[in-house]
Amino acid sequence: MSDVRLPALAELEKKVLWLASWTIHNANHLRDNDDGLKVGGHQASSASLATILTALYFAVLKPEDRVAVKPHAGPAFHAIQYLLGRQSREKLINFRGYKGAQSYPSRTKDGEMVDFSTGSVGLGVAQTLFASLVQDYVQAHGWAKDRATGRMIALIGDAEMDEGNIFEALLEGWKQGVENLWWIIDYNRQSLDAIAREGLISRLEALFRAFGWEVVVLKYGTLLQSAFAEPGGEKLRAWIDACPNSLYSSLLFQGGAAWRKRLNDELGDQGPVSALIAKRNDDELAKLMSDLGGHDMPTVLDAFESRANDKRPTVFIAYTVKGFGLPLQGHKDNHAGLMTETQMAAFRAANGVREGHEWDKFEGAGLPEEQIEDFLKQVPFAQDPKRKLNAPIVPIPEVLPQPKTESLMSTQQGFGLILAEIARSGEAFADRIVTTSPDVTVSTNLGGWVNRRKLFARQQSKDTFRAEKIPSTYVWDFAPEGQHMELGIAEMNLFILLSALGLSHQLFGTRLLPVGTLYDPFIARGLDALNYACYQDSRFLLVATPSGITLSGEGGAHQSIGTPLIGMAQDGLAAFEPAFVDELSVMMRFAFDYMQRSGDAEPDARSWLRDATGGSVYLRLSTRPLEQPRRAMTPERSQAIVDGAYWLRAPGPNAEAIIAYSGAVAPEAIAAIGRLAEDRKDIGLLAVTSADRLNAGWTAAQRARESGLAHATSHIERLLAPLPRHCGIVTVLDGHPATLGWLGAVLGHHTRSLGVEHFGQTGSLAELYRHYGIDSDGIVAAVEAIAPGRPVRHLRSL
Ligand SMILES: Cc1ncc(C[n+]2csc(CCOP(=O)(O)OP(=O)(O)O)c2C)c(N)n1
Ligand SMILES: [Mg+2]
Repeated sequence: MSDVRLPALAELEKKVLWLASWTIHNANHLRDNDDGLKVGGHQASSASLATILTALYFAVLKPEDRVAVKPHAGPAFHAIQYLLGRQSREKLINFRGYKGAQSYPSRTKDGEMVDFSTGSVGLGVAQTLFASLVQDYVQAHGWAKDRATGRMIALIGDAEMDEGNIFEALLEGWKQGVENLWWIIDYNRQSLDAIAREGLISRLEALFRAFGWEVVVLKYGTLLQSAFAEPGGEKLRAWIDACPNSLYSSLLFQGGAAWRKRLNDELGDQGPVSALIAKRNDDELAKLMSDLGGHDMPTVLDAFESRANDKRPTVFIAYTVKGFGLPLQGHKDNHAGLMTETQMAAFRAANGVREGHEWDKFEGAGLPEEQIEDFLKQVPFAQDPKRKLNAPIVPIPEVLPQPKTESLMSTQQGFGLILAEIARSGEAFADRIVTTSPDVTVSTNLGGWVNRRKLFARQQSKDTFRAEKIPSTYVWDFAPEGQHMELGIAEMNLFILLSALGLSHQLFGTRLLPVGTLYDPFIARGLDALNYACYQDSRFLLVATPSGITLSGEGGAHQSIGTPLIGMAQDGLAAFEPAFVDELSVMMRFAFDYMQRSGDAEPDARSWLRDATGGSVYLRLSTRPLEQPRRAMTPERSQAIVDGAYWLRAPGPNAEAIIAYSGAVAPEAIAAIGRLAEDRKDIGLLAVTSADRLNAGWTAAQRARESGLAHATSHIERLLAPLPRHCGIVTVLDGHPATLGWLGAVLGHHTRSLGVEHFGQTGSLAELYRHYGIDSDGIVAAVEAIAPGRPVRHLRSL
């Protein structure tokens, strides 16, 4: 019996293809400086997925499902949202324009219709896998009980499968027993530059099967299948199966006459199969040969519906045609192809669209408008338009539970102790913390937390070493109530999991407070995924430790240099570098609060600090034990730590120099101050806790003044205001000197910036600090050079 949905779906598919093509064509004409190469990619890729997207959104998806659409299918996605009444005509007209519909679907810019942003290929794919694990986590903890379990779905370009992060995620998903996940590969055998290598599909099939996935291949549509059943059909199938990808693509581009010639050359005079070809005219033959599984609605629906009631992860490999139904279909250069005016006119005519009626939703439809409207009203996906959920704020105590600290401690140690204390405290917010780490749980001091709060797994399992009564400091019990998600060593996975955890309130209606740890230098390994997480406005605390050449014995490969600059430059991420554990506690408290603030408001142009909008936080920590100050944490100091700096020693009125330091080099800066005190007047010591926020506030205040708010003043401007004009500034940190180098520009003080510019090496701490000139001798020498005066008595000859 034929499917009653098919007539409406056929009309909608036609509209999706038309609207997507028109959106692109129109945008390209609106903006003469647009990059035709990229816009073209949208056209062909959207056509390639038009059938599958139509089937998903208008028949298969449920409101609780979440989807990552491959970047270049953006226009087809927008067309669907438009047909569903969730995207405006103005935004489509303004596609790729200022505040128009985004080239690549974006959660933050397009709004709640987009579940996962895409753009950097591969990341959206992995995000669906980790989002599914987060959904499991939320359910296992008994939250969001009234929410139906959704399926996480990624639409993937076949060339996108070259991205390694997908395979890292696949492996992790297998370990964690991922469920409710569909990956749909748009197997159009074309990338941006090339045609897919022969045999790719069998490799992919074998790979997914090896990881326990169900594999569904959509190769032939209904037309081809019935042709195969005709006399000679088997020969045609054998020919297609043996046909190289590039030849098939080129014939798809050339059309019916070329198909006939080629097929006759290779299958002519062979009895029934030749007759099978001969009885079709050129158009029929072209239609038959392009009837691949991914463009045949009944095949697509069958495939999806056959997997509807099974939780096992499934990959659908759908044979498609890049540019399907457009004059550029199949051409290897079509990623850069745009339809010409003439081609567009023909396409318009074929779609029955009158000039001036291009945006009319049902223009040219072969069914009465009301019938399509009625169909749209009852599609399962349309039943609940709310996609961006919310969850109440989890209150954070004014002061985090304080661990017993020793006089000598590192920030990394302090981090572990604070978290362990939070675990012990029984405070309600502790239950919402979820930690994760790519195989560096113990070495980033998360062990104490894990001992108390266990590892997460859907199934309970005891630590074998404990069961065997073998002494060990760490208890690795897995439980559904566990609060640590242990990952294999793949920093990409860490950031993508953090990205999914940090969107849990919006995706699953449950607020989580995610904390991820890794070694600071390996931020670079997952940097694009970190950027992607921030771009989606995901919320988490990233704790990167150890860092810098302070990790002296480890050598260049393990010592980070540029990460403080990453912290400053990364939008959506507030970066801190504490020296002392009491500062760290203030920063962590701030982070748990800041990550929950609403992201709806535009950043405040006056303060620029996105304090009202919130964001994620990055803490750069160290394993170097430092003498801890004995002091009370006043609200003023606490605020200054959050704002980015405070005077550890206030400069006098005639200060000749100040030293501004960040992080683990505090003892060197303090020692230098001690040695300089007698020979330089009124010297001050500035503790910079966040170069990032300090700099952002300064930039914002300048911008505010330029726009007429004459009294706008930033934290750093207030701090430096008392310094005399001739006062020199020496900055120092275990990281790139540019991090603090800008301080001199704030009020025009002569500045010398110390730090690390070249790969580190092994050695003792003293040797390395000396080598890079960030020891107290180096600091004193810099002060002497910048604030000339009588020789500093304690300065050894260098
Ligand atoms: C990380 C990353 N590298 C490069 C690109 C540029 N790029 C966009 S799409 C694409 C390949 C497209 O091929 P495929 O995934 O098969 O999709 P199709 O074009 O067939 O629709 C490339 C290289 C990108 N968007 N992201
Ligand atoms: Mg492709």
